[in-house]
Amino acid sequence: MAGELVFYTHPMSRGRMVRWMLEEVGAPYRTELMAYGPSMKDGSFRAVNPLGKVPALRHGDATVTETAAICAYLADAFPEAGLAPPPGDPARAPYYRWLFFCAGPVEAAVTNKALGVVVPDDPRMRGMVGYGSLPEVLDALERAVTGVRCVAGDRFSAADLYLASHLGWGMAFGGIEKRPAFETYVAAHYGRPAAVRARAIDDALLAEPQRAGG
Ligand SMILES: N[C@@H](CCC(=O)N[C@@H](CS)C(=O)NCC(=O)O)C(=O)O
Repeated sequence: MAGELVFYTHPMSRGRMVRWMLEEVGAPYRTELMAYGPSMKDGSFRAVNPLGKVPALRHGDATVTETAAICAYLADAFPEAGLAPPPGDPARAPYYRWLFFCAGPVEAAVTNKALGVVVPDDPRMRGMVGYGSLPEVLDALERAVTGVRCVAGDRFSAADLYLASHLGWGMAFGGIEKRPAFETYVAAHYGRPAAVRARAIDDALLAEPQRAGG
């Protein structure tokens, strides 16, 4: 699909994951820096993301929001970058599995921990909670990344980018406890040239005085 790539972000946001993905893809893109606060919630940006949140991506006439969806979209829109197992490849199953596991259970469990939300110790209520419990989520992730470099086949994919980002971010800010398997897995991917470039771009943007307050 042809069309300009426009990336809406803030350098201290989940947009850092999308920037890494864009750098992996290697296609030219234009960054629209958004400030936190009223301008992110105004009508013109809500036309891009109804929640008034970053990141968001426009590609020609197409608009994508939700970090995991943006990563999956880019992998499919630029197949030559080799960032997703092709349809029909058995590795597509773990690719979807870990992308969605991370966007759903991991996000919810880590956010609830940060907010101090405690799920009552009642099997009926626990059964309603999609992630079960944070320890179960982390144990599942630990099993998924132990002894492997990549979670979907033997090639780096958008699922690794998204999962490594969550683990790295979570361990850095305390939402996810440090476990050796997580650290090994994250280190294997954080050194990729595209990841290093993406961090350098966002760190430089963050260092600009007008963005220090978000
Ligand atoms: N589920 C969304 C979450 C997006 C989100 O919460 N973004 C935060 C920054 S990481 C944001 O824009 N917060 C500002 C606000 O909601 O006003 C995703 O995965 O992209």
